[in-house]
Amino acid sequence: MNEKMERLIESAAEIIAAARRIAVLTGAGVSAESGVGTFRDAQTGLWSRFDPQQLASQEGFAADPGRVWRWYMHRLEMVERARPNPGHAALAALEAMTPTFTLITQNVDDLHERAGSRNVLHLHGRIERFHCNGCGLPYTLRMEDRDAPMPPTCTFCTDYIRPSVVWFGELLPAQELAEAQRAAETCDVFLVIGTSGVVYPAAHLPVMAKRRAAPIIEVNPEESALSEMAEIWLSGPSGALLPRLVEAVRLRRAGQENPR
Ligand code: BV8
Ligand code: ZN
Repeated sequence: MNEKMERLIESAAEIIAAARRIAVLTGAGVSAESGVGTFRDAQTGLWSRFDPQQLASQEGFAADPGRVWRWYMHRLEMVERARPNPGHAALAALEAMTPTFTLITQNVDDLHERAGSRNVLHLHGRIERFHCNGCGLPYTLRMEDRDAPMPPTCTFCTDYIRPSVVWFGELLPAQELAEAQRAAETCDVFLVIGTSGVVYPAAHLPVMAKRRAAPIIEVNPEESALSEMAEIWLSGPSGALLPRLVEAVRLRRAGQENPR
């Protein structure tokens, strides 16, 4: 870790250690080191010739339900094979040492939960849950569905079963979005981890915090659409940087409790 990054981590830790209310927005980047490709990377191999925004939409599903179904079964398998990485664990540790902590994720995997995070708001749904595209009836995936060429059909209305994720052009779950907006409105610091910040309305949440002068701290190896509004941008992988950041916060918090 170079000198400059050490200093940036210390100044970020100072802001976070002093915060009582922390809001975090994570994107696909936080799961990258777990081997779950980011939304666009998920287009590797046979999927590389398809546009994810096309596949993750009602139009894409209507045009070719089999292709969309197989894409989700492929991604579900990636998620089930994946393990939470040290970045997920660091966020769970930070939650445990913070009075009010809201973890808002755009990810459809369950890696935050598997790492021990408790208060997770999924803005874009869950890939391991399913429901009928027609009547909304929940559906439990069967083994034979996983390598089927077409999605299963609903026993009630015969429409296709789909993953319970939010597709482009679909509304986000109102309850989760309202809670995420309240966290953005009340937090003392807003962390943005592993997201390109191009998908709305999720990408608007840090803007809401910024408007109230809550500092934004970003962790991302690349510049994102949110970087220029960040107080501090830690440019590197979250699996490596978050554990160091949370350790620096823990030391400061310990120092605060038993001042020398
Ligand atoms: C809606 C679930 C309202 C599905 C997803 C024009 C302007 C503004 C908005 C729009 C517009 N045209 C259309 C819209 C609306 C649209 C939108 O925002 N489009 C964008 C593309 C312009 N939004 C919607 O449609 C939303 N709904 O607005 O409805 C409405 C509805 C009806 C009527 C009226 C109004 C719904 C959006 C939800 C879409 N569903 N996911 C699925 O997963 O299959 S979004 C999907 O893409 C992912 O969930 C993720 O959130 C998002 C981005 O994917 P990625 O790029 O892979 O991930 P990420 O952005 O997180 O980027 C990876 C980042 O990680 C990079 O920055 C990289 O540098 C970094 N990274 C890499 N390695 C690491 C790392 N970081 C840290 N550590 C590492 N190791
Ligand atoms: Zn149905």
